[in-house]
Amino acid sequence: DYKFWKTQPVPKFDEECEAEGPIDPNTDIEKVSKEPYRLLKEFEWTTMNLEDDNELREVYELLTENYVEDSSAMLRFAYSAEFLRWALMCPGYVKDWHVGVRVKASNKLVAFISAVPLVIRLRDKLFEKCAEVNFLCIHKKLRNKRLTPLLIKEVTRRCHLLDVWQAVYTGGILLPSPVSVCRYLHRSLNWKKLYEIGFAPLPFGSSPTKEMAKYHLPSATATPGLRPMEKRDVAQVQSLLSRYLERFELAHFFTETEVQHSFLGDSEVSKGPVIWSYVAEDPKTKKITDFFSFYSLPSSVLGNPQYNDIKAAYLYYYASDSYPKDDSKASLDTFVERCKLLIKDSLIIANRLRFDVFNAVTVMDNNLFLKDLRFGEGDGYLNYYIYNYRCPKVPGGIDSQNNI
Ligand code: YNC
Repeated sequence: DYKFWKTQPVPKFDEECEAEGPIDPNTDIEKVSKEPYRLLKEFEWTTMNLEDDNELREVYELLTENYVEDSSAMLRFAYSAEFLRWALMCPGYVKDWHVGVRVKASNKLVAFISAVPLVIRLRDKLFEKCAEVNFLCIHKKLRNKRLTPLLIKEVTRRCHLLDVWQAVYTGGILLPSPVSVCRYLHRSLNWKKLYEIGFAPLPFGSSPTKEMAKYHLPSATATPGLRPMEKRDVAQVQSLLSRYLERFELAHFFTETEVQHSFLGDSEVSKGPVIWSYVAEDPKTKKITDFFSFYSLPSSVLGNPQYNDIKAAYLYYYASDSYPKDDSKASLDTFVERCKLLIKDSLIIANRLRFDVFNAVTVMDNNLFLKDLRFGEGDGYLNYYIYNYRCPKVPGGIDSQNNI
């Protein structure tokens, strides 16, 4: 019955949005407690210093053993330490928002929650001071003890102290109440391995040979002028991505610094091992017309004698200047064909990098072309939430074109 969430400034299920705006309009920093919330006496708060590799490793180890599992406890997200560094040490990150809980006696890290700053656009409204909350994790031995509400309240307090009153977050769990819902899609690359793990089904009437043939990919990409993104592309990619994302109701608003960090990490030329980004450059004008990116997020395979992990690539941001500029079917078709070409190339590259599966969620224009690229629906959903803001829902990506 959501004993905690009922007390929070979030929209209730099925409530009509009569007036859009903050649910709790109070934004007086003076009224925010300077003291952390009280924990049980065995525990203490800690701010994780992720610049210190040992502390980064502690967060990594906590998540590796205790983070999100699928509903049948077969797979668990296995974020790498480099991934966590990339995600949590983004431009403008706030050290104080990397919140841990330690056991006083042993100093062991047993819980974590994080927030990072970002700018979100919801339709015409820009949330210039917003946070994204992620990596909430409690050690398995400390579950069901109501530590989560304390972690959430503590990170909220730390956001409020910096005059941040709205946040976005996602989760497989249904809470009051999502602004939008998306679905996970999976595209097998190494079908045999996925089948042996029990992740990919063998459809009735098919055979392993047929399935492997179905997911076979060529070795060469097909988009003219495709090359790894470089530092000199940042301004063009930022502009292309901003134009493209304007078409959606809810989106991250990227600065150039964020584009560089998000799509290149700290490399000069995109090369992994966490994020890969590609651009298509018009050979005559040298203009970048298209861009796509994907990141590596493996999952541990639990209790399988043969395999330890699934190497999964996730479709991240992409953009194409061929997006429809009018309502005609012809413009839509041109755009869809272009997306198929681009995203098929990202499958080809991920396959060459020996990923086993390519995942996506039904955001942006994904519903228009992923099925044709042999992506299949998974059983996972992803709920999108905004903290302390009431607004009409954003059309979901479950069975329509999405707007996130
Ligand atoms: C969850 N994922 O409903 P009620 S996603 C939010 N997000 O509260 P306890 C969650 N709330 O129902 P446990 C939640 N999961 O009584 C559970 N809850 O109102 C709520 N799993 O607490 C739940 N990571 O501590 C209930 O539960 C209350 O020991 C129960 O711990 C839960 O990062 C959890 O899935 C998830 O580590 C920590 O199971 C634990 O079961 C675990 O007794 C594996 O908690 C890892 C996992 C979640 C990944 C994520 C996004 C987090 C968003 C948090 C909300 C942020 C709000 C914005 C704050 C900033 C505001 C500003 C400005």
